[in-house]
Amino acid sequence: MSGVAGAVKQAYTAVTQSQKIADLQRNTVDPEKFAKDRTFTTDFGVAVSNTDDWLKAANSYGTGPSLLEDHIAREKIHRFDHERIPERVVHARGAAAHGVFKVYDDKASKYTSAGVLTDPSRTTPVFVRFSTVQGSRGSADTVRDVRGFATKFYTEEGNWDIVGNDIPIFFIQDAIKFPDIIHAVKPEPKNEVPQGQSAHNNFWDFVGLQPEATHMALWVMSDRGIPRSFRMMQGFGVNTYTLVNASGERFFVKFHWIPELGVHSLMWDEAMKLGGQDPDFHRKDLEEAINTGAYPKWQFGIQVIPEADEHNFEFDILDATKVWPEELVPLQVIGEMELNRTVDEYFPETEQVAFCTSHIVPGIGFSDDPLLQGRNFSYQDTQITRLGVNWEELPINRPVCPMLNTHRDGAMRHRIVDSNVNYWPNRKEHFRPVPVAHGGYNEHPQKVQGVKERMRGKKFQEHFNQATFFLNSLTPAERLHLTNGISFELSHCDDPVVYETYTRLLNNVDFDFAKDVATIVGGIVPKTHARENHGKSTPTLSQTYYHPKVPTIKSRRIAILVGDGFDLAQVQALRAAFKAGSATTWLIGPNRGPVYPEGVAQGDVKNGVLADHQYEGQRSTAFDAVVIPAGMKSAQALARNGRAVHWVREAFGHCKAIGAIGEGVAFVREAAQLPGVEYATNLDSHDVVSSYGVVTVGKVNLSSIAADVLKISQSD
Ligand code: HDE
Repeated sequence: MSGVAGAVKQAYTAVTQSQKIADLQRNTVDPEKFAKDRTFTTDFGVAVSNTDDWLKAANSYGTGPSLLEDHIAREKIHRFDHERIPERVVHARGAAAHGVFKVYDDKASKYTSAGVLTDPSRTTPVFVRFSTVQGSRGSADTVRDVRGFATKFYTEEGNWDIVGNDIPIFFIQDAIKFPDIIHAVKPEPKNEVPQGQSAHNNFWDFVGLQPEATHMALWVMSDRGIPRSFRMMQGFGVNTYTLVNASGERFFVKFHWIPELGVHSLMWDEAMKLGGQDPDFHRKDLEEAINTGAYPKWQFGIQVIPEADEHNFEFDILDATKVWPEELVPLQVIGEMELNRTVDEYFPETEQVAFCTSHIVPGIGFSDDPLLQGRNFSYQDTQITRLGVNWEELPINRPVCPMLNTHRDGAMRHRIVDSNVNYWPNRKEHFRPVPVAHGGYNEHPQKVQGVKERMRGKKFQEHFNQATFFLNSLTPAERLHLTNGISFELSHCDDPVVYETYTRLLNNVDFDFAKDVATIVGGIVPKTHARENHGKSTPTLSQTYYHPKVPTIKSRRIAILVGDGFDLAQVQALRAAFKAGSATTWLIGPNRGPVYPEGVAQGDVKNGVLADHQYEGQRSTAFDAVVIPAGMKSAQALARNGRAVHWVREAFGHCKAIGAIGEGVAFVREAAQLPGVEYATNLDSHDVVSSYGVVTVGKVNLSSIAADVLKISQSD
């Protein structure tokens, strides 16, 4: 980390209270501080004596009709009846957190006059909401889907929103197709099936007939569609925006977020199981990381193209189904973001936050990207259905800078403007438009001339080059996952027309890939190439490219699996070592009660250790690694327990790190029988044997265990 970045890091630790948090606290009620006597009241403030029994015309048995005159009961029921608002038409399920954004220096002032991107002395508060796209509010977190990554920057010049995704491109090129792609991917109209899935006829029917969706469909079917954590995803603005510098020069720009922890995904089997075992896996993961101080971080990068170079690429830089290869347009990292505070209440913050692509600040502008142009209309419009016309006044949405204009009235208006004029011009000038020189938003002068027609640009007609580029850039493991992911989905389509059309289309991406998928799903296996593979690739599209330079276990969840008779000193040393690396540990025993270390009698509750969870209650899927410490009796008890054996076998199947010490090694070797793995065999030896992610050792030095754990966790 550069010196400047180091200084940024230090600044963060002081920021738990940003300007936006202070603003929100004007509306936050802390019951302990708010009402000294904690009086329960009606909405109009009158103390309530009974909130349990509806007023009744009671007979001698204590029963009788409930009276409509009970205004307290009526208020309670009325309020409840109207608690729901329409969920987002897409991205309904989400989780959010507060944080801060800083730039390292003023290097971006070459491109933009925006203070948020050029002034290193600023700490800009942010609110970030992550989401899935297809499912309803109550759907599972780990479904295969695109993830939303929407950031609201509360800047000194007003709110700036980057309403992005974890994938750099999109399914369609023109906003007018959005209702079609969303109708196709959402549950089918006849039976409202499936939920949180794209594995159905209508989705594959649409994308098979709309070749511009091919590139994006491959990304979603790859590991990118099943992230391990919101904290381990890249983020992309996707659309092409513009930057304008102080001299009035204009540049095209794409925005990028790069996670500190690297880009990691679940295995598909794991994602499906987690969907049932813990549907809230991702939102809990975000909360857990922040609560344990492992604050999620991203670097912020820009790709910039001078206005004059707009047409110098073989693809159209305004086409949102294309990436800008980093070999052609390098990524410039200019800042970073840290999320350091969970929400106090879900509904007023995460649910009521309203992002708009049209929220931009001076120095940032739009382009003619036809997807962006439509989005700029859609977001403002949808908030009116969701939240009502005064949605910008809600605490989470209002800017931290002063906001004043002639907009008035409408349902649920909160502000009271003490001025008799609500029009411009007016004799009092309580508020007036500000010249550009003093900070007024400047529309960059752009020469526009054209023929009014419904059309697509010439370069927009090419749909397969970059899909092939993406496929070529994957590692063999990533490619295998993609083949399996797309095959899983296509084999859930029961209309042959659908999977036959799609497998035929895949031949335009790559002949061998199309053959593999078509063979698995019973589609059209091509006999000849539809198009030659151009052979181009880049390391930057594989998620392995983003693994941290120094591997880290920060925020990783590690299960320590024990039975009675485990080695307590070893477990304590392991826990301390993992904690020092900012990982969390969970002791998993036969019951969520005391588990008895070696030398402690069964039932000696005082000397037992409380297990955090039990084998049945938590599965290997929720953890990144599992360790089995020494202890003969413990190892034997684990070997006798089918669920414990399954724990280790399942973790191995999902390519997780597995550690075992002393007798724990025997358990893993004999009971779990992991195929192809080599083990440490000498219980008196300190030699570490590492094979297929299984790390075993006969003996450990408790005093050096922290250094050993670090060494092992930093090796590949
Ligand atoms: Fe959205 N999108 N979108 N979208 N989108 C919405 O706005 C829309 C697109 C994205 O956490 C809606 O407030 C159109 C691309 C995110 O609150 C709606 C088009 C990208 C979120 C809408 C697109 C996105 C939304 C629904 C095609 C990645 C969740 C609720 C032109 C760059 C934000 C809402 C949050 C939400 C419209 C395409 C990302 C209806 C018309 C491309 C992350 O306005």
